[in-house]
Amino acid sequence: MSLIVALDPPRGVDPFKWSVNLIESIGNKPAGVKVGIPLTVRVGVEGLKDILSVSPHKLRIADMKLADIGYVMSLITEAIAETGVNAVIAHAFVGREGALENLKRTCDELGVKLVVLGLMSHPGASEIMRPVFRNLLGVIKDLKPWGSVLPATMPEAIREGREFLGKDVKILSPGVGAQGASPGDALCAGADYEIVGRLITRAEDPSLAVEEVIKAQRERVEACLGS
Ligand code: OMP
Repeated sequence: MSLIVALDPPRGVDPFKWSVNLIESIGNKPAGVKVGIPLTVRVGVEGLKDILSVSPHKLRIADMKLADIGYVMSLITEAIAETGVNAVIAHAFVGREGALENLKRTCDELGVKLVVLGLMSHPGASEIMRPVFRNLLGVIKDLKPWGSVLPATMPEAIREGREFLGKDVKILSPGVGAQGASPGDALCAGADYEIVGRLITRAEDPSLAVEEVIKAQRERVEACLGS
């Protein structure tokens, strides 16, 4: 159970029906689902609440990519928590004082898991984020959130993150499939979960695609553990 499915509805679909159909077809095979700004701006908080009411998943992550002062990140988190999500993603680069520390307190009060993004998965992450990755990891280590986002496309960054953060912070890794990493790559490098969007949501049969990803993850992990 190391798979989180990202529900980002493409243009031209009814985002509500698309999301409910996907959640119903993937069932409880993945550990979690992640909803973000593309879905929330289209269906609103009430729509999101109805969509998540059909989710049987242990992890329901709101990926709002929070990057603001603590007061505003807390306002967003309080509003989104009403939909039934139980985790939020925020950027590490905003720092602790007046920002992530306040958000962490809000999350703790609401019983929402805080996930802090240390390094992104796209090539441009090497321009600004990669050179200061150690500092970003330092923010995460001091804050001790429930989890962190590190890229499946850069397994060496996951290894570095795991070594630096220790075992207590979960690592969630996007970038599998459409962005080039293979299922299981990030798990072999030390991640706890892989976040997969289009490889599953754009498949003709998303339920089968979930099964194939889980099988590929298992085979890859067995191979890397054995090596
Ligand atoms: P696919 O590329 O379709 O698998 O989707 C990846 C998902 O992970 C999207 O919902 C992105 O917003 C998210 N993501 C990244 O792709 N890269 C990152 O660095 C961080 C995230 C994220 O925070 O989830």
